[in-house]
Amino acid sequence: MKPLIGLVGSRFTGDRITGNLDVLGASPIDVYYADYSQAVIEAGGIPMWIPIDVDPADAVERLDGLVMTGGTDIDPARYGAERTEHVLEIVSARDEYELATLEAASARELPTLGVCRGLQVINVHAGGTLHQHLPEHAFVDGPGDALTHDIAIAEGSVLEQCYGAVHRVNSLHHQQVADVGALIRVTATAPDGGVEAIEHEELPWVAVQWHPEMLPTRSTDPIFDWLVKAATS
Ligand SMILES: [Mn+2]
Repeated sequence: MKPLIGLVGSRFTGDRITGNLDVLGASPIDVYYADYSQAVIEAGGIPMWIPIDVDPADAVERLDGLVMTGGTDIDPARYGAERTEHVLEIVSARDEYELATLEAASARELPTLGVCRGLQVINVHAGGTLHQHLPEHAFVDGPGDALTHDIAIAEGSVLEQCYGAVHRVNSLHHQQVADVGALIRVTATAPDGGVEAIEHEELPWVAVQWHPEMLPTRSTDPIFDWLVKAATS
């Protein structure tokens, strides 16, 4: 049987869809980028959207794996910091639901892949903090699949099994891990020392700061194979 991989995302209202009917402007819509679900399918899993209103413990109980997807910034209050002017739109309901989903996933030791914001949420869930604005990493004016910097990968990590010692990645993030959370190991860094990947010391959780789902190599990217294999065993 193919494993069921849960995907988290965000909630907006219908007026955010260009061309939508005015009468639907106040209706809630739940969204995620299909790059993630397509990557899960290509790796042999079945992606399952986790509605934002579901009790995460109920959802996680039925899942075999989880993708914590990318998105806007986490409320700095979640890691005990004042919000600076550079923080993007905050979606409190998403913060709440993702942290609760991780709590449930932790209890079940659910294999979990974090991407970009997903990495940041995992670090915050573990008690870590974030840098709120690092514009030099946010290559958001060019194509999303532009490979902009190398990462150096730690020995003995899942990431090393996936990519070897060095990998070249895209970089669309303007935030990054500052203080590393409890039981979190940094497994890749950028040339400037910035955290580009983390793994949990005790749980099958791997998270990357770049976007493998946006690259043309997506269908053969070993990180999605890792997730689906871990979710299958
Ligand atoms: Mn980067």
